[in-house]
Amino acid sequence: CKKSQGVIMKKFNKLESYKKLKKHYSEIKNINLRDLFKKDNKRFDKFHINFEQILFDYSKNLITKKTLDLLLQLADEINLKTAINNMFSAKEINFTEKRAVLHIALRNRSNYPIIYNGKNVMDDVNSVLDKIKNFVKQIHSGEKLGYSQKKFTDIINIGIGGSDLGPMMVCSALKPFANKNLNVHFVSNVDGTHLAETLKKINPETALFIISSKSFTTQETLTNAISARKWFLEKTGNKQEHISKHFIAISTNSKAVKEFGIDTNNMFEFWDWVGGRFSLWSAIGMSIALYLGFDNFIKLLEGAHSIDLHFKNQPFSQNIPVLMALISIWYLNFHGIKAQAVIPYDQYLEHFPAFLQQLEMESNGKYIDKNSKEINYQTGGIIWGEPGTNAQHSFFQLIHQGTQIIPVDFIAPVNSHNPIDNQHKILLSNFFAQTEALMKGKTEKELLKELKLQGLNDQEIKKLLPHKVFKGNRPTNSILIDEINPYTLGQLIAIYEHKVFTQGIIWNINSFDQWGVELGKQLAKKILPELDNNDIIKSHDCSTNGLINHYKQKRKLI
Ligand code: G6Q
Repeated sequence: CKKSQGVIMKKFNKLESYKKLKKHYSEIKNINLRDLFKKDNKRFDKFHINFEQILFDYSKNLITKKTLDLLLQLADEINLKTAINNMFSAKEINFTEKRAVLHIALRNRSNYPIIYNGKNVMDDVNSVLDKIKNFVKQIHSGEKLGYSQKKFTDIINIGIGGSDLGPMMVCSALKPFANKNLNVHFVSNVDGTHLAETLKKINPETALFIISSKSFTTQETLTNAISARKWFLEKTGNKQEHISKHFIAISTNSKAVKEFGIDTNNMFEFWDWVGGRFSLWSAIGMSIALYLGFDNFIKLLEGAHSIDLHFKNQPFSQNIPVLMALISIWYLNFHGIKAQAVIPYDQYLEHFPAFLQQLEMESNGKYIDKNSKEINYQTGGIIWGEPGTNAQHSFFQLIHQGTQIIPVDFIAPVNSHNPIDNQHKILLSNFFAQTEALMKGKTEKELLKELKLQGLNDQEIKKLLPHKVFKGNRPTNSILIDEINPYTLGQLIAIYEHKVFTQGIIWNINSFDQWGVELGKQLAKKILPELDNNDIIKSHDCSTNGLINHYKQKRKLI
C-alpha cells in the first residue's frame, strides 16, 4: 500500500475489515429481515437517524449490529476521516487532474477560510455570489431589459452534463418556489430537436440565454449556443449589439467566452476546482438563482452546508452519507449486487434519479485505483430510478420477484406542495407499503390461506401459488423529508454527493475525474468530417463503416 496526502491507500480487498466482512457475510447471508424485525421491535430505533427535517431509516437493510460495526471499522481502517479532512482542507485529491475538490467552498456559509494555492478561495466565491445577486436583482427588477426595453420572461440554459443536469433537476424540484414571471428552459442535447422545440416557445425580445460551460469547448454546448445566437440575430434584425443584452456565459474560460462574442462583463466565473457534476452550487446555478430568486439559491447552499458540517463532524455511526455509502458497499462488494434504484415519491423530484446517475456513475465507474492499478473488485453500481408510483407500475415487478436483489432508496416529502384531497396520503401509503412489501414478502403459507379463501381448488392452487409468492427480504432505505424546499433539497443533494465521495475513498479510486467520456468524443470528431461528402468510408471496422455508409446512402441531402 502507498501513502498519499497522509492517507494510506490500501487495497480495499486487502483490508482486515474487508476480510472480516467477507467472513461475516458467509455467516449471515441467510438472515431474514422479517425475522429480524420480529425478534427486535426496537430495530427502527436502532437503525434510523433524525437530522433536522430529514428522517433516514436504514432498518430495512440486510444488516445486523455486527455488520454495521464491521462496516464502521472499514471506514476507520481506510482512514475516511483523514480523507474527508483532505477534501475540506483543499488537498489536490483529484490527482489525475492536479486539482483540489472544493464544491464545499461554494456553499461554505460559515465563510471560514479555505486556503488553496496560498489564497483564500472564499474571496472569489463571495465576490461571484455578489455578482450573481446583483445580476438577479437587475433582471427581476427590470433594471436590465432586453434590446427592445422589455422585461425578460424566459431563461434558456444551454449546457450539458454537469452544466445542465444539476440546475435542471433543482429548478424542476423547486418549481413551487419559482419567481412567477420567469420561465426556465434547458437545452443540452446536440440533437437539433432539443433547441428547435425550445425556441418555438421563446420570444427573442424577452429571452435570456445562459451559455453554461466550464471549459467553453464542449461540442454540444457550443453548437447549440451558435445556433441559438444565429436564431436570435435572424429574429432581431441582425444587430450584433443586441447579443450583449441577451447572452451571458458561465465559464472558467474567459478567452473562449470572448471569442464567442460574449462580453466578459456578462461572464460569471467559476474555477477548475469545481467538478462539473458538483457545479450547481457555483455560477452554473445562475438559472436556479434567476428562476427561484437569489435568497432561495442561498437557502440551497445553506442546506448543503449543513450536510457538509454533518459529514465532517458527526461520528460515522450517526453520519447519514457515510452510512448510506457503507450499506451500498455491503451490497455491491459482499452480496455481489450490481444495481441500486432511487425512487422519489415526489413528482417534482422526477429528474433526481437522472442527476444521481451522473453523480454516482461518472464519479465511481472506474476500474483503475489510486495506485494506477487495475481493480479486482466491483466499484460504482448502476443507478436508476423513476418517480413512485409510476415505477411501481413498470419495473417494480423485477424488484419484487426478479432474480436479482435491487436495494432501493425511497425518498418522499411528508408534506406535499399540492395536497389535493387525499392524494398525498395515497402517495405515501404506497411508499410505506412498498418498503414493507419488499421487506416482508408473502409466504406460501399466507398465500395458501388467501387462495383458499378465494375458492381456488388444490390443483389451481398448486399451479398458481409459486407465481404469487414474494420472498421478500429485499432491502430499502427510506428518506422522509418534512418538505422539499431549497434548504432540504440542498441537504438531499449533498448527502448523495458525500455518499459518492465515501464510496470512492473505500474503493480507492479518484471519484473526481471522468476520462471515460473522452474516447467517444475523440472518435466523433474524427467521424464528423467523413459525413461531409459522399465517399464510401473504409477507415473503420466493418460495422462502423457499414453504419456510416448506410447513413450516407439514406440521408436526404438538403
Ligand atoms: C461532469 C463532467 C461533464 C461536464 C460536461 C460539460 O462532472 O465533467 O458532465 O460537466 O461535459 O462540460 P463543460 O461544462 O465544460 O461544457
